[in-house]
Amino acid sequence: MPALVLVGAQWGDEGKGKATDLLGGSVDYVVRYQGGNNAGHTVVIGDQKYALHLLPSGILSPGCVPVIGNGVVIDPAVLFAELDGLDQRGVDTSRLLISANAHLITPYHRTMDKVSERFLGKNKIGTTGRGIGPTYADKINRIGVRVQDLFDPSILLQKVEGALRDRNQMLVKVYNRRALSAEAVVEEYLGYAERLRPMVADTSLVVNKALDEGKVVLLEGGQGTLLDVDHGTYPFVTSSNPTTGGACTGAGIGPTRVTRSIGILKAYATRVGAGPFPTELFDENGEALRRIGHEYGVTTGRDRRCGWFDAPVARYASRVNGLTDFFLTKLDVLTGFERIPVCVAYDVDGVRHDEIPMTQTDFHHATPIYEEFPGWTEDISGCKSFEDLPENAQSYVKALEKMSGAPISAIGVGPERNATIQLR
Ligand code: 2SA
Ligand code: GDP
Ligand code: MG
Repeated sequence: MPALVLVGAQWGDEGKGKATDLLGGSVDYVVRYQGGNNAGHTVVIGDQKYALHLLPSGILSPGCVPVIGNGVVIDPAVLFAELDGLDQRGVDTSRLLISANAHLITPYHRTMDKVSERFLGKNKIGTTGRGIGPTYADKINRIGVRVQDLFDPSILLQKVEGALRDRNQMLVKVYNRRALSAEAVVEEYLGYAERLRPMVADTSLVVNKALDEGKVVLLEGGQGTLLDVDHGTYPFVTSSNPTTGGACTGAGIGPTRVTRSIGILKAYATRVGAGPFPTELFDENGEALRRIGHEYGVTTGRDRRCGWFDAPVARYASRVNGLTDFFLTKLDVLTGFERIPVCVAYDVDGVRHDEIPMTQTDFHHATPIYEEFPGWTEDISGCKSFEDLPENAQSYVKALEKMSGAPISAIGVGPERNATIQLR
């Protein structure tokens, strides 16, 4: 019956991995619906820390069926390495299902990602270099390679040759690189077919049947709302739709199935890669947020840009995702800051904007209008109820809730599974 969507409400890295894991016990299926191994989702269970990239975080919950949906792009070598890593740590990965319609990342996609970024120079997007954008570009261009193509060698060769015709011209003439051989790609990819075969399924059918049987399905997004190719800070975005609409498309279910849409919202803001970020801090406060919050890329190890909470961004996420509630994460990271500014609106060339401006040019010129909140010094990592929080932390949470457009149903006070205050 119910499908829940879990979506990043800012620029990714809000703590979606932990949130998915937290819900994992009460969920039958967890479906990744977009992105690929650009994602880095961290789950901490006891003294064990897991960094998941391509696999749904639900893979760590016994009894939960993890599904890679049609909207995901898959690098098979990375998939197998991730599965092997979990197998070695004693995690049962045998229930994994993979959509036959998911697209494959190939070596030429990775090459195109890297060379096009280098070519853009100071205008680069700051991608993860995993071949995500070029793979989605081929999908939309109708020259992509899908999982099911691995089971038809002649079709696979035909498709790779077709895709490489243009790509090789670009590589040689524009980027001064060597042409890639279709035969070599096909040989490598056919080598993945047998191991993949038992995992491949019509996942849309499986998920819809599960919903018909009253099972609970969680759709887990990668990245975040402001990185959405339609609703994010284009062109500084990823090439898929992390927003709730993308969850339906990328899992193959109808919107009428979705009963809850949870936005994961960090108590401050971060962003990796280039693009506008009005509340970004370049001072010791930004440095402190990075250090205390361990704000480094889970996939690339890059420093994350850090800044204060941006309420128009949260409201925007609430609106474009139709959020029913928020999980507020990393409140503990703010402990010790004397004053905590929150961006309540923007100033764009002397004009106040209460919502995200309509154009990218205006958003690039937006400077935050802040309201300041008094901080707290008490350690909150052991708090179990809202009332356990210091008064100033309670006021901060209540203020964010009022500004963000949906109720807060849980608060994260540490990376561990149980470092969570449930409110509703
Ligand atoms: P891409 O590689 O084409 O998806 O890059 C396009 C933009 O999307 C951003 N992006 C991310 N932002 C935050 N977190 C992501 N996952 C990793 C993490 C990032 C890492 O969990 O830390 O390790 O660097 C992620 N994936 C993509 C990217 O920075 C570009 O701005
Ligand atoms: P995701 O991409 O949204 O899954 O987030 P990441 O895993 O990239 O980054 C979130 C980081 O914050 C991870 O290191 C988590 O272990 C950690 N984390 C999640 N929730 C909390 C929290 O409430 N408090 C603290 N201190 N850390 C948290
Ligand atoms: Mg992440």
